Amino acid sequence: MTYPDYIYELCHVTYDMWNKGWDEYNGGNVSYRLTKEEASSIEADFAGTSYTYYAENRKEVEVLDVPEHIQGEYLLITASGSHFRTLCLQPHVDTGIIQLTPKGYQVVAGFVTGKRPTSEIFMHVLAHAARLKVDTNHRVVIHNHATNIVIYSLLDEVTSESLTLDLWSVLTESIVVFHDGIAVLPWEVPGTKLIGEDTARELETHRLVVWSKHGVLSTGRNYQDGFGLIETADKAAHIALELKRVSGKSLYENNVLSKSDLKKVCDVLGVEGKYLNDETIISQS
Ligand code: 2HA
Ligand code: ZN
Repeated sequence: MTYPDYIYELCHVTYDMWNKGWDEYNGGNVSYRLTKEEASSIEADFAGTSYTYYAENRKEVEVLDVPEHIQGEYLLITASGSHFRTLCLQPHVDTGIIQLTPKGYQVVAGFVTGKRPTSEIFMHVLAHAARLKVDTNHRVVIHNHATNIVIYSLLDEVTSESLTLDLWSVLTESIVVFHDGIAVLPWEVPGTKLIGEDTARELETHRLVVWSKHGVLSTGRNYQDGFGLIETADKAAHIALELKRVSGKSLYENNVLSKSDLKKVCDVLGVEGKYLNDETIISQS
């Protein structure tokens, strides 16, 4: 029994995130937008696997007004109540493929015990819609509770500007990996349409969004892109926290990268770094 690659890759990424401590119990959710080719061979690809393919009588589950340009797209999505520690053992139970309709979705395969897509379905649908507008190769949306980023948002009130500059200034690779910066949303109730809409708005200009006092969300062209963005931001948050703890000083009293250092990296990359044109010293925190 073999699965299509996008199932194996989802198994790997969910297990790796659990292993990192980012997805305790039923925390986190992931979705992947199938290519046209993958979508055209779902029935054949899952024949003989533990997934059920629902050929007929698919009911439309009404959830939200799905933006027109993503109606008809197929998403592999994790289930509400799935545990990333064990998802690999039963992907047919903990994931399913849905096709987006004008008002929601139809289940095409998987969810064999009747589980439903993640409680963050609003965000996943709206996030795919937002990123597809800026990148036709966009495919993956990942949400988890990356520990150091959560700690960071609990210590101080962070903003998109303050968090982006903090994380860029402690790890040279940060600005290379997320030169578009990190958007920060204030704390909001999870699983709501509002958090989905607010996230989607930020995704028009960022690939990475922090949900203060909750977690982080990344998007990318493949699972590795999405995982790597969070891995890099979480590593930088860890360094910043340790730097403050070890030195006993505020971040910018340490020997961190300056705005002019960061601009030099942007010049090499040929990108315009956000927030770097103001010459004032980076805000103290
Ligand atoms: O999947 O992480 O935000 C559970 C959550 C909700
Ligand atoms: Zn969450």
